[in-house]
Amino acid sequence: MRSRIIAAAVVVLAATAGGCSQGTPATTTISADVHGKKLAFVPGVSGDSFYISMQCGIQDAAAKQSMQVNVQAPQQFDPSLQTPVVNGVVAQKPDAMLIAPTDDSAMFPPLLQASQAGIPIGLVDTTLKNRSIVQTAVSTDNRAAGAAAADTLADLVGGKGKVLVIAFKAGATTSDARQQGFEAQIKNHPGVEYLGAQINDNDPAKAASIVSATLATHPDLTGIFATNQFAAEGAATGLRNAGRTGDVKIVGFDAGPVQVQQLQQGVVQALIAQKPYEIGTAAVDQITAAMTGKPVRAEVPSGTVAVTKDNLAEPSIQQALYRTGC
Ligand code: T6T
Repeated sequence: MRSRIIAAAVVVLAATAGGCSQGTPATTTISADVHGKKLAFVPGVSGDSFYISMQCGIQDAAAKQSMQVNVQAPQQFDPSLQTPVVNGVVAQKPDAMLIAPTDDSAMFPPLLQASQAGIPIGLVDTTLKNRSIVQTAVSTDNRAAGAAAADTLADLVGGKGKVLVIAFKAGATTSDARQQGFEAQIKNHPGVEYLGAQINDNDPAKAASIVSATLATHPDLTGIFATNQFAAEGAATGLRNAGRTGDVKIVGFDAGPVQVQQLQQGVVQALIAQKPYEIGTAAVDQITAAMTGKPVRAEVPSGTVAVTKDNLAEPSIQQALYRTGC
């Protein structure tokens, strides 16, 4: 079983590492044109180690170009809270903006205003349905990673039993794509019964309740795919509360500190870590190119790394774990 899980983990790497090496160009040389320019970064939510790691990458790359970075984040992953943040940023007239939109449609109008104010926009992580107003979009191939999660979970449950998806937010392109990739791929595991997806609204407590309620109706649940950090943390809590740790398997997206602890404790069996630092540096490279009239890539894919208890100690894996400060 263990070797099969590692095999699945390697597939995740192989499937996405190419995208990353192609998609993460090295930071270019200092451009006098952007010296002293102001770059705004609007993450999806504050206090999330994924966005903190991305911020570190943005700050490091911006410092190489002598640009200033201003970070403003909503308190929750919610377009009604992110919209006033964007409006405030636009009023400050930055020279460019990098943003992870919390909804693929609701964030279009405020970003249209930013674009009409002449601010070049780069999307990081999440994206928009209509990308006509943005210069570049850098993100994980979330659909492929969701499909890899389906294979990993199917292996962990021995190819049989009932599995559940906890989707963190409908309308967030990352959540939707991870769910869709999982759903398409789980069909290739005929012994696995898919119970469908439930949404936890990026709230760990809600993910824990979803797990408790599902166990009450389906005590024979065998596996859970949790589509982000907070869905995965809560799913693990739900299993703990029900005393089902270990016998129901969890594949979680992301690699925050609590998630890594849960992996070490055997509550979670595999994590799909993104490369937020590299997404940040690549986004600065692209937006700088846009600001200076150089060729810009409309889309830059980024890779993932599968983390298990067995490979956790490896230096390359340790490097992939998310940061809580820069
Ligand atoms: O999974 C990441 C990010 O990709 C997603 O869009 C929102 O949640 C995270 O920030 C993890 O909490």
